[in-house]
Amino acid sequence: MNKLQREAMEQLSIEFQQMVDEFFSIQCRYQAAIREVKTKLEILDDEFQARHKRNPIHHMQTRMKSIQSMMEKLRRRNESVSISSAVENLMDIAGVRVICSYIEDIYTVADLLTSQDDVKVIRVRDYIREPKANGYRSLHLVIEIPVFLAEGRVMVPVEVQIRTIAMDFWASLEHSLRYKGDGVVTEDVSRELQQIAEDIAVLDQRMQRIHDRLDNTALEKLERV
Ligand code: 0O2
Repeated sequence: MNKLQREAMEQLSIEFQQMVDEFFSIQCRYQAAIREVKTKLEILDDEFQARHKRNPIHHMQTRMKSIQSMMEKLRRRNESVSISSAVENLMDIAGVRVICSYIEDIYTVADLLTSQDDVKVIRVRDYIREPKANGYRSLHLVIEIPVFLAEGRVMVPVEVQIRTIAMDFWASLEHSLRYKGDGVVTEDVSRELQQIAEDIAVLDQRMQRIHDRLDNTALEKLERV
């Protein structure tokens, strides 16, 4: 390595270190926002259990986007590549995935969460009513919630993805298949995945109907007592 290359490398590592430091300084607020949203959802789930004797939320996953994945997304979108640009342009640095038992639970959970008065709805994308061309289904919300730091109140965006167990099964496998082959998924594999997504949607509707039927039977029994 010559002198010029060494200096360029040193400069790069200084810039990278600055980026890592900046990342740590914003990490705290996004993690706090994730904890707040998760707690809100746990409380809603507990209250629903107390009232209706079942949980609409099957389980939850949370994640904060890595520096690498933030920078890749900014590059893809031709935005400037820095932590401040990520804060300004990316709405999914903090993410909460909510896995529900039934389709209707998705909308119940979304309504209960977004009707809280410290939750501001920034964006709703309903990929259940309008699935993506590849078959992907999920309800995506971007909400902002207040986080109280030493410097004062900051509104922090969190992307909440809500889907059924079956939709999650499809999305997880489709995601790993897509990345396994360096993003190359042949047309017939895409078609088959899309067909599986359709089949899964039918299964979700059938499960919902069974649930509604049993719920109605239980209600009728209660009314007869
Ligand atoms: P990761 O690692 O999962 O977070 P935006 O740029 O925010 O305006 P964006 O990011 O395309 O638009 O938002 P969108 O469409 O609401 O959803 C993006 C996220 O949804 C993805 O995050 C995935 O988690 C999920 N998703 C969307 N489409 C698909 C799909 O076809 N298959 C699967 N398996 N997941 C999908 P990231 O950022 O890609 O990555």
